[in-house]
Amino acid sequence: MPADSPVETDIITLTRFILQQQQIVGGKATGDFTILLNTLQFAFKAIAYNIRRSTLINLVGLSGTANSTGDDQKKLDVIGDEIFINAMKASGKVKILVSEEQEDLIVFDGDGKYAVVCDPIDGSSNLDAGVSVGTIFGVYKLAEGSHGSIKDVLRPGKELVAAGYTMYGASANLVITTGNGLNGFTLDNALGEFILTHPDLVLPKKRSIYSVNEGNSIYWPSGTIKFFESIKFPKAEGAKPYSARYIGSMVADVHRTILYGGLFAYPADKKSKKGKLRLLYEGFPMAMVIEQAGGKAINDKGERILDLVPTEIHERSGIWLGSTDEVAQAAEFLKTNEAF
Ligand code: AHM
Ligand code: MG
Repeated sequence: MPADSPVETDIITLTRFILQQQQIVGGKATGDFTILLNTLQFAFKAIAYNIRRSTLINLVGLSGTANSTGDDQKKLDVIGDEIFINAMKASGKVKILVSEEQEDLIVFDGDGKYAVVCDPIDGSSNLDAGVSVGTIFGVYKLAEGSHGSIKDVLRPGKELVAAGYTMYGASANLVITTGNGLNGFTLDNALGEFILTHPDLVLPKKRSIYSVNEGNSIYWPSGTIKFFESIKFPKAEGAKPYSARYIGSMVADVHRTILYGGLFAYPADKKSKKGKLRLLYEGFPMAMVIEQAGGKAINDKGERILDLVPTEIHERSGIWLGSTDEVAQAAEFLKTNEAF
């Protein structure tokens, strides 16, 4: 492109990016993973499209149903889930699908080699207010010799081969890792393509921002309370307190944390003893994304999220993630939490 031209003529789309990555793997690549990632991006586009027009076609509000973990479902939760299931089924490459909206895992016909875990529309309580929501996803390769069973997903997060999210906000932003760094793409609505806009994302090592639902602090154990006090009322001479930022959509809070740094937490507490967020399709993908950008993700015991092994598909976990400095500070206080 001439230096003074406003038109980019050598655009890196997600499809081009994936093909380039697969060429690096060379003869070992079967093309299955490329097809799967292409199907995923179609699901993101379809969900983005429906969210954009939801107010116009009366898709706002509750559907009158509840999902497997008892949350009221929005109409868009149901539609997002269906879009996702149909896309994964049609890819022919997915054997197992776990969705937050489905009580049981789905086993597809055929000889797909992958298991996908997802929250089709996370943060849906924010939908009717037009606040950013997102799709969170993770991909496992089926274990050697497996024909598809729950064992393919009750595995540690560190075995994910890909993970990411798409945030539906002012634009649709797809952030994805295949275990080789983290890259961000923005949907160009006219082209219908995700364009590489944020290559090689790296999380700031430190930033004085914290993100947590402080309305739960009455239920927090003492170490958790003391940690947040320590960053709000710093004792060191001249130290400034942290800024609070909480959207209440994990995808949007994590996206900001990746771009600006700081800490996002949804701690376990005396009311929600295992935390609120789900380990398999919220905690693991976000932990992989954060680690690939140089950050850290731990539970309330200070254990690395990606080392945990879920015992059921909708298992919950406390989650603390973000810049290494802030997570390390929190971990010190978490050690002092009483049992609850
Ligand atoms: P959901 O999966 O039912 O949408 O709930 C998950 C969401 C996250 O996006 C967000 O971090 C959290 O719930 C907010 O919870 P709260 O409203 O308790 O702060
Ligand atoms: Mg969710």
